[in-house]
This record gives sequence, structure tokens and C-alpha cells, in this order.
Amino acid sequence: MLTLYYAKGSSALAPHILLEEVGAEYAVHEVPIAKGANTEPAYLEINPKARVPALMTPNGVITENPAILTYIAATHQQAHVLPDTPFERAEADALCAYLCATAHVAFAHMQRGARWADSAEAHEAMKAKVASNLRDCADVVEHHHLKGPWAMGDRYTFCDAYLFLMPRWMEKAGVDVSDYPKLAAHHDAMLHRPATLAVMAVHGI
Ligand SMILES: N[C@@H](CCC(=O)N[C@@H](CS)C(=O)NCC(=O)O)C(=O)O
Repeated sequence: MLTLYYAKGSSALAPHILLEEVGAEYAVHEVPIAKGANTEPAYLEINPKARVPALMTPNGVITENPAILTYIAATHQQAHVLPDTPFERAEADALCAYLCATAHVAFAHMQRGARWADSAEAHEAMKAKVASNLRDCADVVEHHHLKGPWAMGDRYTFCDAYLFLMPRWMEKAGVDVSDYPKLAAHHDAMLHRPATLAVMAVHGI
């Protein structure tokens, strides 16, 4: 049995959608970040980094979206959400790495500036750069990572669940996703999948 530790509307949406998409048997455990539940000792036992998502598996806990997503994909082969060739697998991994290490971090500068600097002035300066940084990220994804209609082309793979987050980050930063037609079409296609809609309902979004 798998248990996903998540916060509503957080990046845990990605593995949550994928669990639903592959028909996994799983439970969820809500960790309300707004109430500081991610920093409570009980949760730090699960993820000492105090972040969501985390996935409890029969072998132990996995953290970090790219790792969680590939674990779900690899343990549900019947769902066929892993790319077929090593090269395509590397391309999918590259997109997930970019979303995790660059785009998500760019977005985090909007509300989490205290991770990088102490002064209120510095936080404001960071916030002011979020939209342009996310535009740069969207350009990279649109032109170099997203084949269309799905990230890897004609078939939905594990990285599509993660890519779903990007337009959400953009919208919160005031970046118009319609300036990126492939990304906008991808988001729309995701919104037509029952798995996405079921998970959005749980997250109340
Ligand atoms: N690199 C991590 C990032 C996880 C992350 O930053 N999650 C946010 C929610 S989207 C979080 O838990 N924030 C809590 C905090 O910063 O206190 C991953 O991709 O799993």
C-alpha cells in the first residue's frame, strides 16, 4: 500500500494525479502547510525536509517529485506511463528535473523568499522577478521540452502530471499561459482527464 502525504493545491498534485491515473491502490494523508503541519515532529519523521509531497512505500519513504513520479510509473507498468526507450526516458527525466530545480524554485521566490534572504526589501526584489523568470521557463518548456499534445508526443507519460503544475505557477505569478500555445493546450488536455478532475476535487481547486 502507498500513502501520499500532501497539502491541498501544492506540488503534491502531480503524484496525486499520477496515482489516480495509473489506478494505484493508495491512501492520502493531508499535511496542512498553512497550519505548520509540515514542521511537526510526526511529519519530520516522514520527511525531515519538511516538504510535501512524500510517498510512503513498502520499502520506505520517497521524497522529491521526480523520484516519486518515476517510482509510481515504474511500479505500475500496466498503465504504460513510462517512455519506451532510454533516450525518451532521459527526455522525460530532463523535463521533470527542469520543473523541480528551476521552474518550481523560480515560483517559490514569490512566497518563500525567506529561504534565500532576510530583509523585506530583498523579498520584494525576489517577488518582482518571479513573472519574468517563469516566462523564461515557459519559453524553454514550450520550445524544447513539450512535443505536444503530451510532453513526450502522442502518449501521456509520468511527466505530464508534473507539467500540469506549470500553468498554475504562471497564473499565480500573473503570467498569461495563452502566450504559450502548446503549454495552454497541454493544460486544457489535462483538465479533460478524469484522473486530474478527481484529484482537483480532493484539493478543492
Ligand atoms: N523539490 C521538492 C519541493 C517540494 C516543496 O517545496 N513543496 C512545497 C509545497 S509545493 C512545501 O512543502 N513547502 C513547505 C514549506 O516551504 O514550508 C519536490 O519537488 O518534491
